[in-house]
This record gives sequence, C-alpha cells and structure tokens, in this order.
Amino acid sequence: VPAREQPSMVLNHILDLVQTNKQEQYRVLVVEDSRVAVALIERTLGQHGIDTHAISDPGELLDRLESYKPDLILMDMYMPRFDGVEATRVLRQMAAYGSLPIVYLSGESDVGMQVEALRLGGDQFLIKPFNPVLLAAIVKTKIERFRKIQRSTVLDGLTGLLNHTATKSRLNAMVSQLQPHGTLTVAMIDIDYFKAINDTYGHPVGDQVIRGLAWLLKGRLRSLDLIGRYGGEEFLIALPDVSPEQAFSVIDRIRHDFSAMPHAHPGGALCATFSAGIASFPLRDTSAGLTEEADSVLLMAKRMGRNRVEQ
Ligand code: GH3
Ligand code: MG
Ligand code: MG
Ligand code: MG
Ligand code: MG
Repeated sequence: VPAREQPSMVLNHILDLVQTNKQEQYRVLVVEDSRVAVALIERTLGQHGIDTHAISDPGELLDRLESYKPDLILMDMYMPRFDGVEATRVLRQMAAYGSLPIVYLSGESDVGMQVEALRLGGDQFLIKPFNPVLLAAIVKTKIERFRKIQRSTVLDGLTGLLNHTATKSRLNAMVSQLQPHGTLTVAMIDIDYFKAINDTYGHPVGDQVIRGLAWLLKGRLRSLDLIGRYGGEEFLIALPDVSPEQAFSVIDRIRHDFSAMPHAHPGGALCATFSAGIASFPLRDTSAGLTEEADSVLLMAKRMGRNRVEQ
C-alpha cells in the first residue's frame, strides 16, 4: 500500500469525484490485456454514453486511478503482467478505493476461483463472452449508486453545501496549494439569535433560514470559493485570490442583503442577520490558524452587537 495515501487526500479525492461528476459522463477503467475484449467493451459501453479508458500494465493502475478518477473498474483476472485479483485485493486496502465498484470480467469458469476473486474484493463476476445488455446495465446501476453514496459522504443534506469534515479537508487543500504570494481569506459566519428563531417560529422555519443563507452564499460566491456548512447555523467560506479588503466588502454586502431577505413563516415573514469574523493568509498560515482566528474575530463581532463583519 503506497505511503502517499493520507486521510485528507482520500476525502479530497471523493470531493473531486463529487465536484467533477456533476454533469459528467460515467467513467470506466478497463483493466484488460486483450485488444479484442477492450474494443468490444468500449463499443458496448460507448453506445450507452459511458467513457472508458483501458490499461494492461499494473504500473499504470494507481496513476490512472488518480488522473482518470473512474466510477468503476472492469477487471480482467489473468493478464501477462497483471494479476487482477491481487490488484483488487491491494486496492481494497486503500481507503480511497475501498468502495469503488470493481466488476470482474473474465473467462474463468471455475466457481471456486470466482468466489475467491469476489472474497478478495470484487463486487460482481461477469463471464466472457459477456452479454452486452447485461454488462451495460450492471455498470450503469453500480455507478449510479456509487455516485449517490459519494455525494452523501461529503455534502450536507439540508443545504447541499460541503459538510463539516469535507469543509475542513477542502480548506486544508486550499491552504497547502497556496503560492508564497497567494492570498486567501477565511470567514466564519454565524446566524444571530438563531435559537430565538427556532423557539419562536419552530425548527422547520429555522431550517428554511439556514437554507436561505446557503442559497445566498452559493449565488454570490465564485465557483472557486469554498462554502461549507461548518455547524448547525455556522458557515465557513474561503475566498482565494482576492485581497482581504475585497473579501471584506463581498462578505459585508452578503451580510447586508441577508438582513433584508424575507423568510416565510406561517404567520408572515421574518428577517434574520448574521455576524462574521474574517482571517487572512499570510497573517495566519495554516488552516487551523485561519479557522481559529476567524472564530475568535466572530466572537468579537457578536460582542460588538451582531449583524456585523469584523476582521
Ligand atoms: P448567537 O447570536 O450568539 O449566535 O445566538 P444563537 O442563538 O444563534 O446561538 P446558539 O449557538 O446558542 O444557537 C444555535 C442554535 O441552532 C442551537 C440549535 O438548536 C440550532 N440548530 C443547530 N442546527 C440546526 C438545524 O439544522 N436546524 C435548526 N432549525 N436549528 C438548528
Ligand atoms: Mg476515453
Ligand atoms: Mg486476460
Ligand atoms: Mg452558533
Ligand atoms: Mg448563532
């Protein structure tokens, strides 16, 4: 198992999958040495709009998994320089590929061997020559389910934003990718007197307020900005490539517009406000440092009366 694998890399890999998968074609990595089989598989899956990439060299497997980010592997068992079952066993020990669908497609007709191959990590066993309709159906349904599960591990159900863990992981990645002269501003946003909104209007209305702020943030920030639901009514955002002053004015405008946004409740509509604390790189140069600073500045904004952005 390669040493390069770390927990945050795994999560970022899933995040990449989720983000790139939005409208993207399904991708199948075909591990197969027979050119004829590869051509047949590519034609069959291609007819269903599924993209394929074929390899037959074990040395290529990990790099191709990282660069191609497949949704499924179609794995041959016997190749001159490649043992498909052994490769599957190794992949299953890596957190990033622990749940990636792996379907064997092999001429092996011995049930004992098939069972052993499944026991070592495969999801399904298909025998050559394959039935094209069945192959396409299995690939499609497995990928559909895989993408759904991937999304649910990084996205928050109420808002569709990144969840707490995914937010931290993405922030880590953003900080580690910063150039020496790069800029990054982190803001911690917390809705004011939210408990009172829940107590007065009920939890479902509180939920609507949270969704309203998420919707506003999504609409106002760029696709390269990080927006995460950090806690119940707390959001963390990170804006790269803008000065702290520019970031401040963007967030303060959002604060202003949120305070004027009506949220419906059974008896009419209410308005809510938020407070935010801002911290910038390179004044703080780690994701933990940025988060802590933004948090303590947020506390200051609360103490200074709420409905304000401080830095
Ligand atoms: P402050 O202005 O100091 O931030 O006061 P506050 O009342 O907003 O702060 P506090 O942290 O005391 O309250 C947050 C509340 O948010 C407590 C919790 O019940 C509620 N909450 C957390 N998650 C959710 C959620 O998903 N939906 C709803 N409706 N409420 C939530
Ligand atoms: Mg291709
Ligand atoms: Mg073979
Ligand atoms: Mg709070
Ligand atoms: Mg609050």
